[in-house]
Amino acid sequence: MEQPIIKLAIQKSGRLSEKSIELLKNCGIKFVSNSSRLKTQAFNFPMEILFLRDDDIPGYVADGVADFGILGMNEIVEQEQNVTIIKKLGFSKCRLSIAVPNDFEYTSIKSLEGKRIATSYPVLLRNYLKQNNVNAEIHEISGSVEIAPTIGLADAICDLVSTGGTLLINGLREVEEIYKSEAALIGNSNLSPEKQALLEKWQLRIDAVEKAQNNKYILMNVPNEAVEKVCTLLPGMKSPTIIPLQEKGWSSVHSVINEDKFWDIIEQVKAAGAEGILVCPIEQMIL
Ligand code: PRT
Ligand code: ZN
Repeated sequence: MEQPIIKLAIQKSGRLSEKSIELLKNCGIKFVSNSSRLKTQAFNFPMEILFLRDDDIPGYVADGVADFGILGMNEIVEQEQNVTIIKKLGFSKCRLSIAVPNDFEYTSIKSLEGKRIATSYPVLLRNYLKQNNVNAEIHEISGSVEIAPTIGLADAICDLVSTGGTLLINGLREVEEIYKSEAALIGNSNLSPEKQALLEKWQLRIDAVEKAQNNKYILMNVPNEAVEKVCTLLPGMKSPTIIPLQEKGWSSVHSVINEDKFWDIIEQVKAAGAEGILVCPIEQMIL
């Protein structure tokens, strides 16, 4: 019987490409990525990778040309295709916002009543205006939305923002954040059981990479009389590991700590007497 293989569509070149490839590599999936190729096959995982424009990914996944895709939530929600959102991936974060020229007298969303708004995201914008009972004219344009007010095409824009630099350069100010986006993994809604099983195998790795990225392995030297106190400060996967040092009266304490609590814990263990603290990245974390 032929071995099942899953087809994953990722962006060929753009803001999502590098991180999508990095995610696969961190999952231990090896392949040659060459910018001129449209598809490639992984050497050590039953996966074919298709390199596409991000706009085409939801349609291909819905039709089953690809089984999975990685792209921005903004595009997934905007396209309203029949796909399943499997997991948000935490990269390429941005927001979809309404912005107006600096001299626009904006007091509330009602200030947009009867105005023309240029956007590449008509569905998301329409929903937001509807929720707020505002009637505005939506002008769908595919690129360079930020110049629409300057050339007289619109009174306001609705576009993706990350640093805010583009708005600033174009004399625009953000007034409403309408959607928070990040990259996500989507899948076809009718996967075969074989493909579902491969997804589970792959997802275990994605989860392990994610957990590892949020955690650090720390090692420190602690005087024996302070070990108990230091251990109460360290969470660890089960409990901290304690190894006696050759120097009498000292131990080496090892643990895994979450990034969120990182600096607090470091300060506390230092105050409790820990010295020579080493912090190491973790590649995979399988619980
Ligand atoms: O060619 P292809 O169709 O594949 O790519 P694309 O040009 O349509 O997409 P691309 O690569 O620009 O963006 C892909 C995805 O990255 C988007 O769908 C978002 O999910 C995500 N993303 C994250 C962004 C941004 N940040 C972003 N800043 N997409 C676009 N921008 C643009 C924005 O449109 C504006 O022009 O960057 C400008 C604003 O950036 P700041 O930093 O100046 O605020
Ligand atoms: Zn695109």
